[in-house]
Amino acid sequence: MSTPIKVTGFLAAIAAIFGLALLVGRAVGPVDDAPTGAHDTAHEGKKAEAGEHDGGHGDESPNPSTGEEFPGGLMVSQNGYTLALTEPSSAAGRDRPVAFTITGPDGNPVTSYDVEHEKQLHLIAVRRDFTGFQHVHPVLDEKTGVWSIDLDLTPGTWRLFADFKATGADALTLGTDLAVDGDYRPAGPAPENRTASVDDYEVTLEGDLTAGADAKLTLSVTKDGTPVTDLQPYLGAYGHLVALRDGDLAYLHVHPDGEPDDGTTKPGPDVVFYAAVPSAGAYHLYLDFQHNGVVRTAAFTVSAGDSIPSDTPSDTNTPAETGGHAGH
Ligand SMILES: [Cu+2]
Repeated sequence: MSTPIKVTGFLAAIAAIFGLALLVGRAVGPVDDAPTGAHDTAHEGKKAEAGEHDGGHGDESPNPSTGEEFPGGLMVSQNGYTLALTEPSSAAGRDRPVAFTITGPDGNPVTSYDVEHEKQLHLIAVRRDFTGFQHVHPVLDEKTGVWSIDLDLTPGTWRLFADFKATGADALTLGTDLAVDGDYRPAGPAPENRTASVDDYEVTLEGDLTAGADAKLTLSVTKDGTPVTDLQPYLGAYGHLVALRDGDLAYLHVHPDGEPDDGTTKPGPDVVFYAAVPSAGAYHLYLDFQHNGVVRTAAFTVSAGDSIPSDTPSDTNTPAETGGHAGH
């Protein structure tokens, strides 16, 4: 296969995966003899980003075509860091041991991490049909760099996301699949829901996701019909929200609005987040919240609308924010 064809294939794949406008004229040019086309355009963006860590967005890669950032969690290897499971498959069952390493640019397992949201590494596990979400904190063997944790695994393919910041490097979210043996029956598509029940709690979601814009999401927690006003901090906030895109499980950044000790953020019933999604379509949101010493998870499926045209007034969206999304 000739190099131009490889590069074109790479760009087409990027366009298909991320649905973004493709500037073929600029991106296809002289390339070196890299074994895959991925070396060319993506690598330049990484270099430009190196050393400009801002503490919060390092797991989103710049798109060489538009300068926008890719979501995290789609790649097993990024910026020289690679997520490697000790075993690529597991038996089904409760408390199944799972172990992995993050290898660094020198090829050795990373043993030094910065604490973010009170932990050195956050592991999100969800079956690819959005069943069985778990947000856990593995234990690091600082001698070997091996992380271990027990997961409750049902048959099927699970996506594992490691969200971490190796000391001296950018924050990253790497993703890999874990095959779990057994009789797999995929769940049907989740219907859209804005109210989720977990134990005696009900959580409602207000706010609309819009492609290419920051959306304010307000999650309100009630217990037995009474608003909960004494939520407990969990990972430095009154809630921790994970958003995954339907189809490819892109792991999206969600920023909590306020912290427990900032003097203005109340311990419920409302917990506010800002989420930016890159494209229209369905998203799966998982809210972890803590009350009476127990962490529970409320799960939602919501649709993101297309970018709002610039001639339509909106208080959550501006032409400047949506102008880059020519693909929509
Ligand atoms: Cu965590």
